[in-house]
Amino acid sequence: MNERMTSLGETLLAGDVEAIKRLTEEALSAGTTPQAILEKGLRPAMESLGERFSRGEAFLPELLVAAETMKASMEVMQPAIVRGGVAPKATMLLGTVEGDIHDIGKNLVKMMFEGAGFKVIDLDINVKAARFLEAYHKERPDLVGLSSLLTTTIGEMEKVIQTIREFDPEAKFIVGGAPVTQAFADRIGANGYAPDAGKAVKVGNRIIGRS
Ligand code: B12
Repeated sequence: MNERMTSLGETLLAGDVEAIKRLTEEALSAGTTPQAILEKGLRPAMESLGERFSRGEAFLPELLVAAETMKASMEVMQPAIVRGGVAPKATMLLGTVEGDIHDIGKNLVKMMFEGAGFKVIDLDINVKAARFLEAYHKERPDLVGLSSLLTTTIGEMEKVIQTIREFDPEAKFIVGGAPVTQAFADRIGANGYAPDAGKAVKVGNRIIGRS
Protein backbone atom coordinates (compact mmCIF):
# COMPACT_ATOMS: atom_id res chain seq x y z
CA MET A 1 0.00 0.00 0.00
CA ASN A 2 2.74 2.46 1.02
CA GLU A 3 4.83 1.46 -1.96
CA ARG A 4 1.86 2.02 -4.24
CA MET A 5 1.31 5.49 -2.76
CA THR A 6 4.95 6.38 -3.13
CA SER A 7 4.96 5.38 -6.78
CA LEU A 8 1.75 7.34 -7.41
CA GLY A 9 3.44 10.42 -5.93
CA GLU A 10 6.64 9.87 -7.86
CA THR A 11 4.75 9.33 -11.10
CA LEU A 12 2.79 12.54 -10.51
CA LEU A 13 6.01 14.48 -10.08
CA ALA A 14 7.52 12.79 -13.15
CA GLY A 15 4.50 13.92 -15.16
CA ASP A 16 3.90 10.49 -16.70
CA VAL A 17 0.22 10.62 -17.69
CA GLU A 18 -0.05 7.07 -19.05
CA ALA A 19 1.68 5.60 -16.01
CA ILE A 20 -0.48 7.51 -13.55
CA LYS A 21 -3.64 6.30 -15.29
CA ARG A 22 -2.41 2.71 -15.06
CA LEU A 23 -1.33 3.05 -11.41
CA THR A 24 -4.63 4.68 -10.49
CA GLU A 25 -6.59 1.87 -12.16
CA GLU A 26 -4.45 -0.73 -10.40
CA ALA A 27 -4.92 0.94 -7.03
CA LEU A 28 -8.70 1.12 -7.50
CA SER A 29 -8.81 -2.56 -8.58
CA ALA A 30 -6.82 -3.49 -5.48
CA GLY A 31 -9.54 -1.86 -3.39
CA THR A 32 -7.79 1.41 -2.55
CA THR A 33 -10.33 4.21 -2.22
CA PRO A 34 -10.08 7.41 -4.27
CA GLN A 35 -9.83 9.21 -0.92
CA ALA A 36 -6.68 7.25 -0.03
CA ILE A 37 -5.20 7.74 -3.51
CA LEU A 38 -5.73 11.47 -3.16
CA GLU A 39 -4.76 11.91 0.47
CA LYS A 40 -1.88 9.46 0.72
CA GLY A 41 -0.53 9.39 -2.85
CA LEU A 42 -1.24 12.49 -4.87
CA ARG A 43 -1.74 15.19 -2.27
CA PRO A 44 1.56 14.79 -0.39
CA ALA A 45 3.44 14.85 -3.71
CA MET A 46 1.55 17.91 -4.89
CA GLU A 47 2.08 19.66 -1.56
CA SER A 48 5.80 19.03 -1.63
CA LEU A 49 5.94 20.40 -5.17
CA GLY A 50 3.87 23.41 -4.05
CA GLU A 51 6.30 24.06 -1.23
CA ARG A 52 9.29 23.79 -3.57
CA PHE A 53 7.52 26.19 -5.93
CA SER A 54 7.00 28.63 -3.03
CA ARG A 55 10.71 28.46 -2.22
CA GLY A 56 11.69 29.04 -5.85
CA GLU A 57 13.13 25.52 -6.17
CA ALA A 58 10.49 24.30 -8.63
CA PHE A 59 9.11 26.19 -11.59
CA LEU A 60 5.87 26.80 -13.43
CA PRO A 61 6.33 24.11 -16.14
CA GLU A 62 6.79 21.45 -13.43
CA LEU A 63 3.61 22.59 -11.73
CA LEU A 64 1.66 22.57 -14.98
CA VAL A 65 2.90 19.09 -15.90
CA ALA A 66 2.03 17.77 -12.43
CA ALA A 67 -1.39 19.44 -12.72
CA GLU A 68 -2.08 17.67 -16.03
CA THR A 69 -0.95 14.36 -14.56
CA MET A 70 -3.14 14.84 -11.52
CA LYS A 71 -6.07 15.63 -13.79
CA ALA A 72 -5.51 12.33 -15.61
CA SER A 73 -5.61 10.41 -12.33
CA MET A 74 -8.72 12.31 -11.19
CA GLU A 75 -10.43 11.43 -14.49
CA VAL A 76 -9.77 7.73 -13.91
CA MET A 77 -11.16 8.07 -10.38
CA GLN A 78 -14.17 10.16 -11.41
CA PRO A 79 -16.69 7.26 -11.62
CA ALA A 80 -15.63 6.00 -8.18
CA ILE A 81 -15.74 9.53 -6.79
CA VAL A 82 -19.25 10.06 -8.18
CA ARG A 83 -20.34 6.77 -6.59
CA GLY A 84 -19.44 8.32 -3.26
CA GLY A 85 -15.84 7.27 -2.82
CA VAL A 86 -14.78 10.78 -1.85
CA ALA A 87 -17.04 13.16 -0.04
CA PRO A 88 -15.73 16.58 -0.96
CA LYS A 89 -14.24 18.22 2.08
CA ALA A 90 -15.67 21.58 1.21
CA THR A 91 -16.84 23.58 -1.79
CA MET A 92 -14.98 26.50 -3.26
CA LEU A 93 -16.18 29.01 -5.81
CA LEU A 94 -13.28 30.37 -7.84
CA GLY A 95 -12.79 32.90 -10.61
CA THR A 96 -10.70 35.67 -12.09
CA VAL A 97 -12.46 38.99 -11.57
CA GLU A 98 -14.09 41.13 -14.23
CA GLY A 99 -11.74 42.81 -16.68
CA ASP A 100 -8.98 40.25 -16.19
CA ILE A 101 -8.34 37.24 -18.42
CA HIS A 102 -5.26 35.79 -16.69
CA ASP A 103 -5.97 32.25 -15.56
CA ILE A 104 -2.75 30.26 -15.22
CA GLY A 105 -2.37 31.06 -11.51
CA LYS A 106 -6.07 30.54 -10.85
CA ASN A 107 -5.92 27.14 -12.51
CA LEU A 108 -3.00 26.14 -10.31
CA VAL A 109 -4.92 27.25 -7.24
CA LYS A 110 -7.89 25.19 -8.43
CA MET A 111 -5.73 22.16 -8.91
CA MET A 112 -4.20 22.46 -5.44
CA PHE A 113 -7.62 22.75 -3.79
CA GLU A 114 -8.95 19.80 -5.80
CA GLY A 115 -5.91 17.83 -4.74
CA ALA A 116 -6.82 18.61 -1.14
CA GLY A 117 -10.30 17.17 -1.67
CA PHE A 118 -12.25 20.37 -2.30
CA LYS A 119 -15.00 20.51 -4.90
CA VAL A 120 -14.04 23.58 -6.93
CA ILE A 121 -16.61 25.41 -9.03
CA ASP A 122 -14.56 27.39 -11.51
CA LEU A 123 -16.35 30.39 -13.00
CA ASP A 124 -13.37 30.98 -15.30
CA ILE A 125 -12.10 34.45 -16.25
CA ASN A 126 -13.54 37.98 -16.52
CA VAL A 127 -16.25 37.13 -13.98
CA LYS A 128 -18.66 39.91 -13.04
CA ALA A 129 -19.61 40.43 -9.36
CA ALA A 130 -23.23 39.63 -10.27
CA ARG A 131 -22.15 36.29 -11.72
CA PHE A 132 -20.20 35.46 -8.54
CA LEU A 133 -23.31 36.30 -6.51
CA GLU A 134 -25.56 34.15 -8.70
CA ALA A 135 -23.22 31.18 -8.34
CA TYR A 136 -22.81 31.78 -4.60
CA HIS A 137 -26.57 31.77 -4.21
CA LYS A 138 -26.87 28.49 -6.08
CA GLU A 139 -23.87 26.61 -4.67
CA ARG A 140 -23.54 28.01 -1.14
CA PRO A 141 -19.76 27.39 -1.16
CA ASP A 142 -17.67 27.27 2.03
CA LEU A 143 -15.07 29.51 0.43
CA VAL A 144 -14.80 31.97 -2.47
CA GLY A 145 -11.44 32.40 -4.21
CA LEU A 146 -10.75 35.53 -6.23
CA SER A 147 -7.84 35.98 -8.59
CA SER A 148 -6.54 39.15 -10.21
CA LEU A 149 -3.26 39.84 -11.97
CA LEU A 150 -3.84 43.45 -12.97
CA THR A 151 -3.49 46.49 -10.76
CA THR A 152 -6.43 47.91 -12.70
CA THR A 153 -8.74 45.05 -11.69
CA ILE A 154 -7.83 44.19 -8.08
CA GLY A 155 -10.47 46.73 -6.99
CA GLU A 156 -13.05 44.35 -8.46
CA MET A 157 -12.25 41.94 -5.64
CA GLU A 158 -13.64 44.37 -3.09
CA LYS A 159 -16.77 44.76 -5.21
CA VAL A 160 -17.30 40.98 -5.29
CA ILE A 161 -16.77 40.70 -1.52
CA GLN A 162 -19.23 43.51 -0.81
CA THR A 163 -21.81 42.16 -3.28
CA ILE A 164 -21.77 38.67 -1.78
CA ARG A 165 -21.61 39.86 1.85
CA GLU A 166 -24.79 41.86 1.30
CA PHE A 167 -26.42 38.49 0.67
CA ASP A 168 -24.41 36.52 3.25
CA PRO A 169 -22.41 38.53 5.81
CA GLU A 170 -20.60 35.33 6.84
CA ALA A 171 -19.23 34.58 3.34
CA LYS A 172 -15.52 33.66 3.39
CA PHE A 173 -12.98 34.87 0.86
CA ILE A 174 -9.42 34.03 -0.10
CA VAL A 175 -7.71 36.35 -2.57
CA GLY A 176 -4.54 36.19 -4.62
CA GLY A 177 -2.67 37.24 -7.72
CA ALA A 178 0.65 38.98 -8.28
CA PRO A 179 -0.41 42.54 -7.29
CA VAL A 180 -2.36 41.39 -4.22
CA THR A 181 -0.77 41.76 -0.78
CA GLN A 182 -1.80 40.81 2.74
CA ALA A 183 -2.39 44.50 3.52
CA PHE A 184 -4.66 44.84 0.50
CA ALA A 185 -6.53 41.65 1.41
CA ASP A 186 -7.09 42.98 4.95
CA ARG A 187 -8.27 46.33 3.65
CA ILE A 188 -10.95 44.82 1.37
CA GLY A 189 -12.18 42.46 4.08
CA ALA A 190 -10.91 39.16 2.66
CA ASN A 191 -10.50 36.38 5.24
CA GLY A 192 -7.15 35.36 3.84
CA TYR A 193 -4.50 35.81 1.19
CA ALA A 194 -1.86 33.50 -0.21
CA PRO A 195 1.05 34.56 -2.39
CA ASP A 196 1.05 31.31 -4.33
CA ALA A 197 -0.83 28.08 -4.98
CA GLY A 198 1.50 26.16 -2.71
CA LYS A 199 0.38 28.10 0.36
CA ALA A 200 -3.23 28.66 -0.68
CA VAL A 201 -4.70 25.38 0.61
CA LYS A 202 -3.29 25.85 4.10
CA VAL A 203 -4.77 29.36 4.27
CA GLY A 204 -8.08 28.13 2.80
CA ASN A 205 -8.35 25.34 5.37
CA ARG A 206 -7.62 27.80 8.15
CA ILE A 207 -10.32 30.18 6.90
CA ILE A 208 -13.00 27.52 6.90
CA GLY A 209 -11.78 26.05 10.19
CA ARG A 210 -10.61 22.68 8.89
CA SER A 211 -7.22 21.13 8.62
C1 B12 B 1 0.99 35.06 -19.07
C2 B12 B 1 0.62 36.54 -19.00
C3 B12 B 1 -0.39 36.98 -19.83
C4 B12 B 1 -1.20 36.04 -20.73
C5 B12 B 1 -2.27 35.37 -19.88
C6 B12 B 1 -2.58 33.96 -20.35
C7 B12 B 1 -3.42 33.25 -19.37
N1 B12 B 1 -4.14 32.27 -19.90
O1 B12 B 1 -3.46 33.52 -18.19
C8 B12 B 1 -1.78 37.06 -21.76
C9 B12 B 1 -0.78 37.18 -22.89
C10 B12 B 1 -3.16 36.73 -22.32
C11 B12 B 1 -1.74 38.36 -20.96
C12 B12 B 1 -2.52 39.45 -21.25
C13 B12 B 1 -2.37 40.68 -20.63
N2 B12 B 1 -1.47 41.01 -19.70
CO1 B12 B 1 -0.36 39.72 -18.80
N3 B12 B 1 0.99 38.70 -18.02
C14 B12 B 1 1.29 37.43 -18.11
C15 B12 B 1 2.53 37.14 -17.22
C16 B12 B 1 3.74 37.10 -18.16
C17 B12 B 1 2.52 35.87 -16.43
C18 B12 B 1 1.29 35.65 -15.55
C19 B12 B 1 1.29 34.22 -15.08
O2 B12 B 1 0.59 33.37 -15.61
N4 B12 B 1 2.17 33.92 -14.09
C20 B12 B 1 2.35 32.56 -13.58
C21 B12 B 1 1.32 32.24 -12.53
C22 B12 B 1 1.54 30.84 -11.97
O3 B12 B 1 1.49 33.14 -11.47
P1 B12 B 1 0.32 34.07 -10.97
O4 B12 B 1 -0.64 34.30 -12.03
O5 B12 B 1 0.90 35.21 -10.23
O6 B12 B 1 -0.44 33.14 -9.90
C23 B12 B 1 0.14 32.73 -8.68
C24 B12 B 1 -0.12 33.68 -7.51
O7 B12 B 1 -0.32 35.00 -7.90
C25 B12 B 1 -1.27 33.07 -6.79
N5 B12 B 1 -2.62 33.34 -7.22
C26 B12 B 1 -3.15 33.72 -8.39
N6 B12 B 1 -4.47 33.78 -8.34
C27 B12 B 1 -4.83 33.43 -7.09
C28 B12 B 1 -6.07 33.32 -6.49
C29 B12 B 1 -6.15 32.92 -5.16
C30 B12 B 1 -7.48 32.78 -4.52
C31 B12 B 1 -4.95 32.65 -4.42
C32 B12 B 1 -5.03 32.25 -3.02
C33 B12 B 1 -3.71 32.77 -5.03
C34 B12 B 1 -3.65 33.15 -6.35
O8 B12 B 1 -1.05 31.68 -6.97
C35 B12 B 1 -0.61 31.47 -8.32
C36 B12 B 1 0.18 30.21 -8.40
O9 B12 B 1 1.26 30.18 -7.52
C37 B12 B 1 2.53 38.39 -16.28
C38 B12 B 1 3.90 38.82 -15.77
C39 B12 B 1 4.24 38.16 -14.47
N7 B12 B 1 5.50 37.89 -14.34
O10 B12 B 1 3.39 37.92 -13.63
C40 B12 B 1 1.88 39.46 -17.17
C41 B12 B 1 1.14 40.63 -16.53
C42 B12 B 1 0.29 40.15 -15.38
N8 B12 B 1 0.27 41.07 -17.62
C43 B12 B 1 0.15 42.36 -17.66
C44 B12 B 1 -0.65 43.07 -18.60
C45 B12 B 1 -0.58 44.57 -18.55
C46 B12 B 1 -1.45 42.38 -19.52
C47 B12 B 1 -2.36 43.00 -20.56
C48 B12 B 1 -3.20 44.20 -20.09
C49 B12 B 1 -1.48 43.36 -21.74
C50 B12 B 1 -2.13 44.18 -22.84
N9 B12 B 1 -1.70 45.41 -22.89
O11 B12 B 1 -2.98 43.67 -23.53
C51 B12 B 1 -3.27 41.82 -20.96
C52 B12 B 1 -4.48 41.74 -20.03
C53 B12 B 1 -5.72 41.48 -20.69
C54 B12 B 1 -6.79 41.33 -19.63
N10 B12 B 1 -7.88 42.06 -19.78
O12 B12 B 1 -6.67 40.58 -18.69
C55 B12 B 1 0.95 43.04 -16.58
C56 B12 B 1 0.11 43.60 -15.44
C57 B12 B 1 0.61 44.94 -14.97
C58 B12 B 1 -0.19 45.47 -13.86
N11 B12 B 1 0.52 45.94 -12.88
O13 B12 B 1 -1.39 45.49 -13.87
C59 B12 B 1 1.97 41.91 -16.18
C60 B12 B 1 2.45 41.98 -14.71
C61 B12 B 1 3.18 42.08 -17.14
C62 B12 B 1 3.93 43.37 -16.92
N12 B12 B 1 5.01 43.32 -16.18
O14 B12 B 1 3.55 44.39 -17.41
N13 B12 B 1 -0.84 38.28 -19.95
